[in-house]
Amino acid sequence: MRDHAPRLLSSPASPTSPGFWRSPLRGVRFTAVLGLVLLAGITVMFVTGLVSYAAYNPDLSPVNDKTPDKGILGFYLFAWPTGPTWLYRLTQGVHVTLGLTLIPVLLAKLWSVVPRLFALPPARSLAHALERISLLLLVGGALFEFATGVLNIQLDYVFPGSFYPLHFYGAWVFFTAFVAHAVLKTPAAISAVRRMRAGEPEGPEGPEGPEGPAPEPDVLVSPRPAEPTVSRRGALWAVGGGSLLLFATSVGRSFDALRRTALLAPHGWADPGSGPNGFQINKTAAYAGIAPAETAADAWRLVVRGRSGTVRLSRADLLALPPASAALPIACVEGWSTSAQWWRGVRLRDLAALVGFADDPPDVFVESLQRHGAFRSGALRANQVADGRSLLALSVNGEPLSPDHGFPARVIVPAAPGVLNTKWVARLTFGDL
Ligand SMILES: Nc1nc2c(c(=O)[nH]1)N[C@H]1C(S)=C(S)[C@@H](COP(=O)(O)O)O[C@H]1N2
Ligand SMILES: [Mo]
Repeated sequence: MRDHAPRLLSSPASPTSPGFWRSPLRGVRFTAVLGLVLLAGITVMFVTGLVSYAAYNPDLSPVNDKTPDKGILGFYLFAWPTGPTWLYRLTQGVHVTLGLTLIPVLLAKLWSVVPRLFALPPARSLAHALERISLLLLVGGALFEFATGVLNIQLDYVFPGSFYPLHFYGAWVFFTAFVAHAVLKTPAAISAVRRMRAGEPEGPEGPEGPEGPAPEPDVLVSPRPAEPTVSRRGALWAVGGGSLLLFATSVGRSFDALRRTALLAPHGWADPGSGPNGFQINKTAAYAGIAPAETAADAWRLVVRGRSGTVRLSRADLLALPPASAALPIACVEGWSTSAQWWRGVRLRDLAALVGFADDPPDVFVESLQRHGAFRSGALRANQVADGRSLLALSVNGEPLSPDHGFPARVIVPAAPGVLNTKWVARLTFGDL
């Protein structure tokens, strides 16, 4: 203790003073390694994020997405394909699992540069001021995107409806700052890692050599470093270990056999039990407020509307139509997915044909019996309706759908986000969206 008192007294009290920050781990090289990992990882996050947004059929507004004023930010939207059937399972599994895995790297990276946040003067020039504002967008945007993403997958839509615009616009703000930052810093990061590989020394003064002028001083190295308790390499391994742990406890959400290892996936779901209907359930019939009386044989009628009028079909009527089946997974925006299940029912395009769209199936608006909650309805594109594997499913794995899986009938579409697979379907409206 006697040893420490004088040191504390002499330590600069304000975080704006470089001497305040004493970790010997900080330095351009430590930051560079983490920064290059984030450069690759966040680029994949951005691409899979846009892909996820496109998969949601957001321009079938106002049904699927109410994000206002997308404008040119919707430039990449296209008709989401219906194959391969595991497409969304892959892209969204990567988005969620990679996002969780990157959290330790992001936090370590922010920690490694935190002294710069306090550096004085706040701005030396207009250019410097702009750079610092872009850094605020970068740091704030990263924290915002990771926080909203984690909340969404853990707490099951704490902000239903508003998650999409928040995460969507947040991504654009963040990614713009990220690109500017990456363009400015990547060359320095690569050369820092090269020097580290070559085993060159470093310090506040930078390596000295006979050839040419000494490079810029390393502003991230503490001018009065404390005694190291762990090496830089050790610290990087710890960050990597944290990422590995998150990966190992997350990746199981995408695989039936590993689901129990997905410790970080929310476990508030109903136990699906075993048997043909024994796979992941998102919202139960009880949660959705579906009363058994509404789905009974004498009560439930599917209403199909289209060009030639309206038809009403009982479950027995549907079972009498030409049957079709397809092996398709369910892949939720929250990152979990099931392996392919064997669905059997009626083709959506055959239902379109019943109401006047014999050879040109249009978009369809799907409404559920459900009266409360976020996913009472969804819109599917013409290309999805036209695919012969897109079904109004009546049974799964050889048994009638269970109430929780959408009895009497649910939509199932290849490669689409789970949210478009509306359960407890009450009405299909073809065309005229
Ligand atoms: N009516 C209705 N359909 C719905 C939902 C819902 O809450 N209500 N959830 C959707 C979401 S977000 C997903 S991921 C899938 C999940 O299907 P499962 O619960 O059968 O696994 O159903 C979709 N269909
Ligand atoms: Mo979902």
